[in-house]
Amino acid sequence: MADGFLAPKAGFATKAIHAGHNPSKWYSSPAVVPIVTSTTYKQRGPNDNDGFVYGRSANPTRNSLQDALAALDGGKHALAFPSGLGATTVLVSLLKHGDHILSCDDLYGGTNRLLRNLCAKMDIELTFADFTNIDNVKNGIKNNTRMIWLESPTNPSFKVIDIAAVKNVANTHKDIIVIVDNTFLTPYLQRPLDFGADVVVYSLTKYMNGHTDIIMGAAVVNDDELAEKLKFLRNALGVVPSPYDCYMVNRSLKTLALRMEQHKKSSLAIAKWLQKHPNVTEVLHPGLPTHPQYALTQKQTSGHSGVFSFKHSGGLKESRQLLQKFKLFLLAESLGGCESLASLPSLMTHASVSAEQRAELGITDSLVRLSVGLEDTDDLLEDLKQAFKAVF
Ligand code: P1T
Repeated sequence: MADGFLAPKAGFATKAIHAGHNPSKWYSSPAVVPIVTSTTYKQRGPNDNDGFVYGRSANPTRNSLQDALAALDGGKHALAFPSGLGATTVLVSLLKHGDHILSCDDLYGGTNRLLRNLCAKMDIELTFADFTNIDNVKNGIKNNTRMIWLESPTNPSFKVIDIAAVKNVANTHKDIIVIVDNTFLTPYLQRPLDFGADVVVYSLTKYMNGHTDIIMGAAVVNDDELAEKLKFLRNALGVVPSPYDCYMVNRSLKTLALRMEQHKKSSLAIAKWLQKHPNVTEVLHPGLPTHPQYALTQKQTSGHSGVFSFKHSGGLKESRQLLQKFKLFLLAESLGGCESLASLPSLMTHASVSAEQRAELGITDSLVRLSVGLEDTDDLLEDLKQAFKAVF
């Protein structure tokens, strides 16, 4: 790491502000990481250099962000990508035809679509299972399984999966890597590597950047060989983010701890309000004691973030009306920004998931997903009240 002065035991917020940046390593000792836009680097002699050869293979601004990301997740290596799905594409490219991916059944619609399409093209076997029952992981593993993919909590049903239990099952077989998409919680609330995950993957587009203005992704790993393979693939496939975007995410990380505390507090208050509403039939929020995996959530996380779902007593018509009545909650895809958002996964983020799989997972037309932003909680509650009053 570039930050020689940072104590290994430094707290999360301290790391988020300082990790990856040692001012004295840069010309004029700037307090924040400079944006290096150069696409190439002068070499001392042919192939005689300090590791900076061409902008696709390495960039100093990107390296600073990667060092910060690795520090926050307690990992040895981090790689930045131009989107969360870009990271997923490179991870799947580790596999060869005939391999098998076992994935949790509930996951972001775009990841579901990517896995189905890439696997079909690359002749990779793909099966989905409900990982909340660990027997489904045990029974789902085949001789050719090389990758176990999961989100916890899952998108958009907020099922919580026992990462350590999944890793223990994976360990009873050879050569299986466990990948955890930690987009919904960030390392502030959950550190999958601590529970044995081999790779943590992020859509940095969400909480990590947190300001609804950058699309980016990342993967964090401990294993040197795996990191080398991923670096090779990222460079060979050309899946790299811009230095400007890297700078923006690095800047946003500095306030991650503060932002996540507020998202956590505000979403819990709103979830509790919804639970009491006569037209709300279910609130899917892992921070509520009524959540089926509440005990696991307490063990595996430091709380839940701002994104959660609820189901109401109406159908598609009421969902449309409710979403259109909101004044503060923007009717939009995505999550994790300062602005509160509301969406209908069945017609939006999960429209590419087959109707059959959506029905199995309970992604109905009355399941609404909220991303509670950083506005005042009382204002958000007022918005919900007026929208519910207008519809029910
Ligand atoms: O959008 P991108 O940066 O490529 O990230 C994809 C992605 C990966 N993993 C999870 C858990 C995600 O939620 C996403 C993107 N999700 C949305 C856009 C959404 O509204 O759920």
